[in-house]
Amino acid sequence: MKKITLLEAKSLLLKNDNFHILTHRYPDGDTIGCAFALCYALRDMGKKANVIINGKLPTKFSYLAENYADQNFLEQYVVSVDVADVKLLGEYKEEYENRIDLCLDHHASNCVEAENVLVDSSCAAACEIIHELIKAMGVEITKDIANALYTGVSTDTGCFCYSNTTASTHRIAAELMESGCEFYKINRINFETKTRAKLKMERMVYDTMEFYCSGKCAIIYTTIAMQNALNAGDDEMEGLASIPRQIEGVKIGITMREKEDGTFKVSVRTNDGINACEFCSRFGGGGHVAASGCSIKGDLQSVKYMLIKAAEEVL
Ligand SMILES: [Mn+2]
Repeated sequence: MKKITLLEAKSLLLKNDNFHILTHRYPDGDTIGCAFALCYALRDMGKKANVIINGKLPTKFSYLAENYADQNFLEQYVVSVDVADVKLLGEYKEEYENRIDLCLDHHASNCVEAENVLVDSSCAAACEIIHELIKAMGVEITKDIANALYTGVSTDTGCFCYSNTTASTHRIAAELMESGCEFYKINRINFETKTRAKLKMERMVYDTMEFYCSGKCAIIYTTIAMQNALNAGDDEMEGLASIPRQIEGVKIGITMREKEDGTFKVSVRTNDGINACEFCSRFGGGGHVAASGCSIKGDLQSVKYMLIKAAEEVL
């Protein structure tokens, strides 16, 4: 494993061809945005590249794939984007975990053992790194590329609200607007629109909310039974994690989502400088200072108990 600079990453992308670009499971706007932006940029240079979607592309991001079709080639160079840990490759873990040539990421907790690694945790979104790379490669930021990058920057900063947002984030967003990105459409899709199924799911989730540590910790959960009752898919489950942190006085907001494999996918969002990444690392997870995740095996009550215990220790 070699830690490399942005310019070295640029050289590697220019030198190689026939790319597979890997995204993380439960793909979000950042990993998807990075992958399509990089893919379009490489193709604009006459190279062959495919995006490997981990699971299925969430329907709300379908606008990013309007001008995309898989190309036919034998892959020679594997790039991962916004993937902090090979565990997050999900169904593609076995196929790719020892074959990543270039890892591009912004998670401080990144532990991918790739041939070359570029991690810049000062970036709010991995799309900020991809933006710099594409500019360094000398590729024009087309509307398709701008839409993909804006999607990542906007979603990873909660529409430029979270504490990870920097002046540089805004400058990049401004450049993307100058390149013709459809910021209004993208933000409306990601922040101002919910399906009725999602509304029903939120209503159910609000009823599960419990408070601990004198109101400084709030926990919500979803079970497979709840999901089945509402016929809710991944699109409906997305964004629930932001709910507990919105309550006044809450410093640690925890969302537990029961998975088919007997584990709970846990999302932790924090306020006031409480380190969510440190919290999740206790359970083998990681992420960012204010937004992290982990997976814990067990039933609802025992997993919840472990999380409350951890919250009590931190607060
Ligand atoms: Mn990200």
